[in-house]
Amino acid sequence: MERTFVMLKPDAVQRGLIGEIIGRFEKRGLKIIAMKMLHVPQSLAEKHYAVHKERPFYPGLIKYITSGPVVAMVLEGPNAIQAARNTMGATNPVDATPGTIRADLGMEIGRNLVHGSDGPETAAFEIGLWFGTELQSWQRDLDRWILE
Ligand code: IDP
Ligand code: MG
Repeated sequence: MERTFVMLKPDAVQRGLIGEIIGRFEKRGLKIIAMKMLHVPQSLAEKHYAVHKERPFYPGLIKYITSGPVVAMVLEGPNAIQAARNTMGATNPVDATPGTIRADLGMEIGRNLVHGSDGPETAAFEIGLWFGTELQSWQRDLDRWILE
């Protein structure tokens, strides 16, 4: 079982797409084990996107992510990291496969609606950064119909 960090960015919240986007992860079978809405403090945004510090888009990215509330969550499931990334689609919505969140709901890379951890180390770092270590999973009675 794997865990991943997913965040609905400020454009997703402002556009009223929280339910639509969470529903896609939820219906697929990824289990929500933690979730909160918050205004991202500058310091948290900088830590979260520290790997992109030297990139030309970094200032705009920090401004975007701190521009309004986000919804942060931890999703659990087999291969949750890859499953969530595939449900999101490619970073640039114009390159994303139809059927993915970014392709179906987005137009530009700078407003791509959603974040998902890109690997096991990143997921551990991001879950710790946003939620700490005290996360508890839960028994989903439907699991035997979703997971073999
Ligand atoms: P990812 O979110 O698919 O993992 P990353 O390459 O890690 O993509 O980039 C992090 C975020 O930075 C993207 O989701 C997007 O919001 C933003 N970003 C990346 N490249 C650009 C760009 O060229 N222009 C504007 N924003 C960008
Ligand atoms: Mg990334």
